[in-house]
Amino acid sequence: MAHTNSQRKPVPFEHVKIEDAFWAPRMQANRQRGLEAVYQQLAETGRLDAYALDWAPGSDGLQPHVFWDSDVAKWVEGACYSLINHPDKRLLEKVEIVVGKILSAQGEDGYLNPHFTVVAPGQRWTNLRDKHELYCAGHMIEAAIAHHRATGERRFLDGMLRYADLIHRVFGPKKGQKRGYPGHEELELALIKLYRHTWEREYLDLAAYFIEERGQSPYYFDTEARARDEDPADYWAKTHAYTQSHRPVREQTTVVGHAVRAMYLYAGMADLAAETRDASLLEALQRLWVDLTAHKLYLTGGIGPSRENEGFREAYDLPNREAYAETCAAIGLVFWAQRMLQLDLDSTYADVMERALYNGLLSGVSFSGDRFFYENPLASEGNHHRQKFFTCSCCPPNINRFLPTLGGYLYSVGPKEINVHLYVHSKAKIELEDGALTIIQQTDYPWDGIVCLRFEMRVSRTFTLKLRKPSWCLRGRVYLNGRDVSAEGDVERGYFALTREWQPGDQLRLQWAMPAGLVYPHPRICADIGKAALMRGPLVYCLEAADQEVPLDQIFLPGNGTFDSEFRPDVLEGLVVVSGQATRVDSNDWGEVLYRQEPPRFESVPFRAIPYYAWDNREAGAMRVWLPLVPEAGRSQL
Ligand code: FUB
Ligand code: ZN
Repeated sequence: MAHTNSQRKPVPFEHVKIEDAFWAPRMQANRQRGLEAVYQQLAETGRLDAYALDWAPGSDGLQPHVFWDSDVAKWVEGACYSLINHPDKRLLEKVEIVVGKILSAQGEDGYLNPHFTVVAPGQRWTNLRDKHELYCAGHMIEAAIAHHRATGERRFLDGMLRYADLIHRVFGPKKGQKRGYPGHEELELALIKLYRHTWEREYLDLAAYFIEERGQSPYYFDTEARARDEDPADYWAKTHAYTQSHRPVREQTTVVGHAVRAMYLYAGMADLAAETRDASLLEALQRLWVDLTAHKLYLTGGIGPSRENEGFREAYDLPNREAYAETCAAIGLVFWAQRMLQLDLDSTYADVMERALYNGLLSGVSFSGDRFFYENPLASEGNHHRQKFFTCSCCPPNINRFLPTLGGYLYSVGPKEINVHLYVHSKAKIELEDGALTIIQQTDYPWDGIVCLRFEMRVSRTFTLKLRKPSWCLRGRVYLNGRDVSAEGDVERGYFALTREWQPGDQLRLQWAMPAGLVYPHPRICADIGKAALMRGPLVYCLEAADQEVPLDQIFLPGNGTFDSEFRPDVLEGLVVVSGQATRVDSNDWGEVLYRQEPPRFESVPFRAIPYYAWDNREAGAMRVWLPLVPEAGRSQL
């Protein structure tokens, strides 16, 4: 049953200090190398110079691309969020220079987009379907909010308020306005963020307009195409499902089209439902969630298998080597999942959020913090590597802006309720209605499933603590001050809830058993038939050629094997390695025949698996997440 509860709010990342050995190094690498590397690329590729507006046909410089703005904006947003918890004078100086460049290119009327200003003047707002102006505007608004949060300075925010006001004048249902909406969703969630930042109702109304107008008939993108003298039937993507505008949002039942677009739309819809308490919008989101998670989600939390539309295919069509699984799409899924949690507290959202975070999102960045995957396949022959940048380079600055905000995904609070969604060694200041308290999490998660939680507060407080019981955990126990209270709390939709008068110094110990084990795919996923993958806790494991004695193609996993887990400080930056005995199919006695009546021989070989996020951080080599299980013929010989 749909219900909304906009009373539940995430604890902002400003209040959460992550001090663990897992995420903190990734966040540090982003600060120390990732932001700098992306900045260099923005400079080298002409993205920053574009704001000089000196490009003209025939000029030497690079022609400003229609969505370059979004890369710059995401970098500014990431740098600003990083500055909030980690002040850095040099980074701040760079931010101010970039912000100055951006603002210098803003028109008198508030318009901002170097492409339309110098490359295609006169074509402003003529092709919302393909040209990304509103998407870029959304990213600029988000960057300006981040800048204001980090510096307290208003110049960028004021500039983007002018831009938002212009958009508000141009688009809408009134006479003389364009009844359009973003071809690449993003502005919707940015406007709701702007509303929450300024409490100016017009931004919420504008976001609501864009969401409600989407997919209404007559299709705006067709009307707009005709106005350009184009036949809408010639649309390169062939279907408005590509932009999730094939029908009004409440009538959408399956997750379709471009994956990043879809995630940003659903995140915006969830924000809108939280503000308006619109149960019908939540119902639509719940249906879409089920379609995604029951049919279209990779084990790694990656989404959007198809290169053709950078997005979704039919249910269960999840190829491994060809998986597109764009890093931005995994980030978008985390955005959506976190928003669903605030509306509809259910651990399915946090489980998927965790799956994407620790696997398909984190794989998007190298240990060094300055190399990025755009695509995150689940199998490789050793020829897929992280890169500094891409021609279409949305993913690197998306990583830049996501990592500094990670602390904002751990908790949310409601009236007399604290929800713990993720387990990360950290310290968080939590504001309840009757005052603040500090929660300290001590844990080696994700290497270990023991989590100790402690409250720092001066007086006793009554509230409900809801602890997510991870879906991967088959045996969990909860101890309060040394006493087993596992049977005392209620498990409500995957959260273990304890309501009591908490005393200063109360200690909770959670034991989420975390053995390594096999997971099996739905039998309709053709790409994975007869295969299994290894998981330990939230981490999906993979086999990389560098760790094996034999080629990956010869390795079969035992269906009934046991696996060892060991923390190895010497492997990469230190991680838990899962190892065991696998089976190798032997081809040495085959000679020059292709087929024979005698089955092949099998032998036992050791294997070693590392977490998927960590692959391609050593010498190039093949990689597999899903491995074939030992066939019957092989089992009888072992
Ligand atoms: O179109 C803007 C961004 O570039 C999308 O979100 C990505 O999928 C990439 O196409
Ligand atoms: Zn991307």
